[in-house]
Amino acid sequence: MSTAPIRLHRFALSGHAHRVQLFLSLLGLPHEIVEVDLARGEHKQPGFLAKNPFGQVPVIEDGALTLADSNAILVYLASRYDDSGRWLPRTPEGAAEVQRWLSVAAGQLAAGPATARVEVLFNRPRDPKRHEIAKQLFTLMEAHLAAQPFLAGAAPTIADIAMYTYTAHAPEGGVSLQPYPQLRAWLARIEALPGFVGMTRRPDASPLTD
Ligand SMILES: N[C@@H](CCC(=O)N[C@@H](CS)C(=O)NCC(=O)O)C(=O)O
Repeated sequence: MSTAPIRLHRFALSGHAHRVQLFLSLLGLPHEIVEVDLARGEHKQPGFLAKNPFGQVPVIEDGALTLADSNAILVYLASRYDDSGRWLPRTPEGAAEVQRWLSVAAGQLAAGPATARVEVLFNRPRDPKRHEIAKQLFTLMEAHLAAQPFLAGAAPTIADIAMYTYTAHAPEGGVSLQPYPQLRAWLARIEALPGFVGMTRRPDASPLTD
């Protein structure tokens, strides 16, 4: 384990990178942020590809370890730095329940609200399917969160961290959160956690409350 700050390579508008920044902050881990200029293609240059051959942010460097992929990084940080096991339960059932939501974060959340947001922010062609996926996902989460305060049970875990950013920022992609009061209450519970830090937003972005 290193005593130097963890370096987070990120792009300020990347929700995948933000989920890592949020968790570093919630854990109170010293870290420094290295901006990767996606607009100028820095992530496809040899220096960055040496850290992540997939050419994507986020990447962390923790001492001798270089690690890419937001969900892999959440698992690493929880396993290494959270002695309580609170953020990534160690029971087979608890760990599996968290993994279920990490899969949703890499699946429906990325394909639905996250991609709808990218289409708007970067002026790309709009695919209505993104909104259909988002609505299906948020309807399911609304019912799930009516029965329990956090995605994997009574306490926050990395499942919530992985799912937070692109849900909170869905209105930037034209996906309203108004029909989902349980979802909005869950977002507020995460935002109330000590150490919470939000994602940078473009000054011209649409409001998060819609
Ligand atoms: N599975 C990856 C996805 C990361 C990802 O999609 N990063 C985007 C920014 S949000 C990126 O770097 N895109 C640039 C590219 O793919 O060329 C993770 O969870 O970290």
